This record gives sequence, C-alpha cells and structure tokens, in this order.
Amino acid sequence: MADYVSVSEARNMSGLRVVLPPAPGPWAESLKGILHVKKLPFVRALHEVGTPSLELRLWTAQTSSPVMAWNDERPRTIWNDQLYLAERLAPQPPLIPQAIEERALMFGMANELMGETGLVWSLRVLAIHRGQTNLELSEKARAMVDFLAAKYQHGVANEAQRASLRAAEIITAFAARLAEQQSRGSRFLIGNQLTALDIYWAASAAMIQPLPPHLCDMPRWLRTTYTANDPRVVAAVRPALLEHRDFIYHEFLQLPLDF
Ligand SMILES: N[C@@H](CCC(=O)N[C@@H](CS)C(=O)NCC(=O)O)C(=O)O
Repeated sequence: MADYVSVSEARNMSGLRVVLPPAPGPWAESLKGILHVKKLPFVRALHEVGTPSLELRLWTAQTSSPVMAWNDERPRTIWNDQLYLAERLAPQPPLIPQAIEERALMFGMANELMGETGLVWSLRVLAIHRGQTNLELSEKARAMVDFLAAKYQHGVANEAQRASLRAAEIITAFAARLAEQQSRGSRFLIGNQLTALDIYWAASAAMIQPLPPHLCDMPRWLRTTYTANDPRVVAAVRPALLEHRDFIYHEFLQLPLDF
C-alpha cells in the first residue's frame, strides 16, 4: 500500500495534498495521472469510501474523493477545478489546449466522461447493480456498495437503463472521435499531442475493462464489479478504444498503478 497520512494531518499541512481512495477509482486515477505527467509531487491522504469522514466534510463541505488541496486555498473537489489547478502549478507540459475550439471540445468531451451523468457516473450506476448481486462480497464491500447505491442512484426509476444508454452513446462518440483522429494521423483524442482528455479516457476505460492484475492489483470482487457486462456497453466498445487506453498508460502514466 502507498503511504498515506490521515485527512486531518493533510488538512494541517501545506503544499500539495490529495485525498484518495485506496482503490483505482476513475476520478482519482485521472488526477494521479495528471500530476504524474506534470511531475507534481503530492502527499496522499486516505479516504475509505463509504466510511463517514467528518474531518473531510469539515474541510471540504463534501465527502467524495479525490480532493486536491494546495496550501490554504479552497480545496478542489471537482475534476475540472483540479485540472485548472494542476495546469497553474505546473504549466508544462500543457494538458489544456491553447486554441479555443480545441479547448472547448476537450472540456465538452471530458465532461461526457467525468461529469454528472457522464460515462464513469453511468458505469458506476451499472457497477452498483452488479455489486449488489455479487454474492462474493465481504461485509465491508457490501456496505460500500450499499452506501454508493444510496448516494448515487437516488432510487431513480429506470436509472440503470438510462445509464446503459448514456454510457453506450458516449463510448460510441469516443470511438468515432478516435477513428477520425487516427485517419488524420494523430495518436491523440484532440490535436496532435497529449491532453487531459486522453488521461480521462485511459482512467475511465478501467470501468469498462480494468487493466490486467500485474498492472492493477485489486480485489477480485472489485475487478468483477468494475468489468462492464451491460450488453449495450459491451457492444459499443471497439478494440481501438482499449488500445488507446493502453498506449496512454504505457507511454505517459505510472504503471503498475499504486494505491
Ligand atoms: N467530485 C468528483 C467525483 C468524485 C466521486 O464521485 N468520487 C466517488 C468515487 S465512488 C466517491 O468518493 N464517493 C464516495 C462518497 O461520495 O462518499 C468530481 O465530480 O470530480
């Protein structure tokens, strides 16, 4: 396990601190990837998803992770705020395009992956369904799945169907975008160089098909829960999308994953 301080210790420190779950969550892995590319060192604070964290609530007025904190500035709890802060602290290499058309496209597409009702949100809804029917779950894992179900499904009727349609739609759009970029000779989702969107894609794809165990060591129940089996989602995935994830991880990010 990586080295973590407690949330209250992190709160009292200066410099860059990131509150993280001890598991490969897509929001957390995206932020770690961004900080890795920018060579920004940070202290990790531990957030056990599903356990009440009064300290995290007192500090950030919410209880999800990742949280990114720089000195005594307001803690950043949302992916786009975190990207802007990382870009400010280490402008090189840039992960936000300069040109407005590319920038607007990148944030729009990134929101399809990371935003509320986006790809990882929707895959989480589907994963919660799988988790709730997985008999292998330990008591602790079941409590976490039930906690996430209560928090993110909100008992909405047909939420799983909405999530499946939305996830498949987004995956299809990314497959088309990647094919278009490749036909122009680019290896990246926007322009001709790495942007945050490639990192968000790589980390999001872990909730379609996790990286193999030697690159991402996770409990078996979590691997099962993270592996998409919704028929619409499975049908939308193209090999090129997983190859793009592998290219980004192998060329730019830290492997094996550590948490
Ligand atoms: N706030 C993040 C999303 C992070 C997020 O949803 N984290 C989940 C991962 S399952 C979490 O920590 N949930 C536990 C909780 O909210 O207590 C963002 O919008 O950028």
